[in-house]
Amino acid sequence: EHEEILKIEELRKHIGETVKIHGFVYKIRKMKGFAFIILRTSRRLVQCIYSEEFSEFTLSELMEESCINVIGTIVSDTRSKVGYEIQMKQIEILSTPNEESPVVINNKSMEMSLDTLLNSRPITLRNEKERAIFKIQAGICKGFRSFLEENQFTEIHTPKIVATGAEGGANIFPIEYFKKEAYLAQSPQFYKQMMVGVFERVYEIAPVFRAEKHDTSRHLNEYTSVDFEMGFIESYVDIMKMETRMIYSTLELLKEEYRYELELLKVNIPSITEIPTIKFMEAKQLIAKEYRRDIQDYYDFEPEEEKLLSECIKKITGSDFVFVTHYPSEKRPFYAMDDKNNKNTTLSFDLLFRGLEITTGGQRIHNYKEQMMKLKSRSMNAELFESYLMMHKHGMPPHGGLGLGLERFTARLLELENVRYATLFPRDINRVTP
Ligand code: AMO
Repeated sequence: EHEEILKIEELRKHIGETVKIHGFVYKIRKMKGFAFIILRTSRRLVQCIYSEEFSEFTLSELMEESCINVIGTIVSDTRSKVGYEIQMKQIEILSTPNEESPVVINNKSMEMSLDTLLNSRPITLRNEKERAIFKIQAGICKGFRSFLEENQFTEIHTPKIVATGAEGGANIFPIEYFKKEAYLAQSPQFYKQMMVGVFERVYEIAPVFRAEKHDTSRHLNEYTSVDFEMGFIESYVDIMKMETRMIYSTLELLKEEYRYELELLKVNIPSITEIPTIKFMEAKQLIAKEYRRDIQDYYDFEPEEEKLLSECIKKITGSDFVFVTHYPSEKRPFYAMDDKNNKNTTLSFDLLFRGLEITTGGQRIHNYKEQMMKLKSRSMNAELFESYLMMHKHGMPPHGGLGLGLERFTARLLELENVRYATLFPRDINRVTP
């Protein structure tokens, strides 16, 4: 008698039919003998009509956030954007909330502080726009993944409990691990390189941990790192080219499969063809000149400088992205390959997107002796890296790769001012719940 429709996008094709759909009661707007009931289905809101005339239940049974099955007829409705609505005949109540929501979740936008939004995350995420952020994030992962799969990258899963830090610095979490020294992985760096010796091209999309002690809009203590690593490269430029294609192909996928969410959030999709490239020192000088600033730090960018550089590059080239290459060796990890022609700089890069670093990547040292010398020059204990150095000892191709912060990429794409908006359950210095 009725058809159960599982793909909500297809409702439109069934006008005139009686169907069964399910969802949450998102909003109830009562009028006399009549009501609009907005149903939140898995992907979109569906307008349902209650009327004493054709509905065989009473409105008092329903609360916002009740879970229901609806049996009703799809009728065309030229006033609504989607062109149809559902005349509710019968409902089955699957569950009723025990109390009303502590915050209003069915407004067009969530008008509350970030803290309030995060404190009630299990329900604030039910807001249509909040949800769309993560639907798009899923689309971004899907885009990266399908691109990498098409390009012969093998997906790997590396340990998150490790014996040594890969990225250096103080931002590493020690953990209690029986009687051994252990840490939470700052990145899959060592393991992805080792696996280049096995599979040639690998990738991983997984959580990593950074003990950042500051409360900033771009740092999380746990974030999702999109990593890839590839062997037999000619130079670090191969990595930048691969990343450009990966982002291009992901944005194309979003435009095709996530139009609903992109429109809902009014996303301004950047165009990407060739990404402009500038050397670190040149970028420093450009910012100093354009904005009449003194160079304070010769080894790294200040956050403000990343913003200014992006702004400047946008003005000159129209691009929302810019690759900065040749970072000083001093500030890069011991695995980064130095540029033989440009002393004290590395064959590495960062990608800035709308004022924020979203990626670090580059070519790695593959020669055993060279790697040993670099460790020595930094007074690092090679014994701690024995299993890592095994790959160098037993032969590695020239290789390189990158790490991209998923939350940062999502936040810049959607122009959200804080990475926490692009994190389901952010972990920061003040937050371990929910
Ligand atoms: P890096 O340490 O620069 O490089 O990290 C790579 C990218 O990860 C993101 N990121 C973060 N996102 C949120 N919160 C944080 N605390 C945070 N820290 C970093 C950024 C950054 O660009 N192994 C190298 C990558 C490589 O060379 O392959 C690495 O981890 O988007």
